[in-house]
Amino acid sequence: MTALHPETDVLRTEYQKSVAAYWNNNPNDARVNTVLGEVDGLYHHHYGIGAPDLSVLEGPEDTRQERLVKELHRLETAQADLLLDHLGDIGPDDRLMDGGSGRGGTSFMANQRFGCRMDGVTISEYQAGLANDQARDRGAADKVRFHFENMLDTGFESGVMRGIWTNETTMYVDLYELFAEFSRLLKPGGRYVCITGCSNDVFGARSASVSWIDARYGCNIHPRSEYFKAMAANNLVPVSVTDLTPDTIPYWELRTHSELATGVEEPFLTSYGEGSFQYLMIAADKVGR
Ligand code: GPP
Ligand code: MG
Repeated sequence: MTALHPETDVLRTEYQKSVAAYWNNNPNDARVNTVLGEVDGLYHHHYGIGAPDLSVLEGPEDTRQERLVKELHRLETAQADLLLDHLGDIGPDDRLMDGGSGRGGTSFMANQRFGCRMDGVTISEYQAGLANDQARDRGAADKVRFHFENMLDTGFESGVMRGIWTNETTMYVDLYELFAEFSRLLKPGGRYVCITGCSNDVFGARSASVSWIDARYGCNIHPRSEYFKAMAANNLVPVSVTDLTPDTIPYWELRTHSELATGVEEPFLTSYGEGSFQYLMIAADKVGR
């Protein structure tokens, strides 16, 4: 594993140490992520979008759970595909970075699609190690690398990335610090794509169900407005904003039928339903130097 910073510099606060411990501690991780990953070897740590094939809830009972797993996995992969659709034209000589790369699912999909060099960054040594093992097993280790590094201070050279994304990881960090680092890393005209869950300013205040999600994952969900303020402060100019909330609700409804459901389905469905929480995709271009 490439070490750009000494280990002691990667985790700088007690909070960061606690987040890393959560994701390093395999038993804490819901089985839903590993079982879905076993479908085709792409391990995701994000949710799904799109119209589910509801026929999986019918038919022979002995294969129902297995068919449900495949369908949930298909929707999660569709979410990552949509994110990659928004990176713009990426060629094999470009570099992309995944901020909070988890077990590498979206990174492998990007490398397969664009043939480009991929750097994934995670503060979980376990996740970086597992994803690097996968890169080796896939014969992709020359182009796809995972680093035990902090996305707030990656140690990469300035202006080298054609694209950067975060797939449901921004709720663990300060957005101003994060976007300052991304703005430093991106080439002029480079693209940042963010998929996130955010609280809805219009609702008026943070709802109990949003706080429940925070407590479940140990994160700090930001208000929608915070994303745009922090981007504007860091030369990141939004080019498209998509409310994915209606596209993700069917995923959560389907997940309630899985024996792998974790209980977090309830606050997601409540918060989306009452309008206190939104599933958003923002694509932004880096302007200036
Ligand atoms: C999903 O991870 C993402 C997070 C934990 C970050 C919080 C995301 C929000 C949109 C608030 P996962 O795939 O490991 O979760 P689960 O185990 O529930 O599938
Ligand atoms: Mg999951």
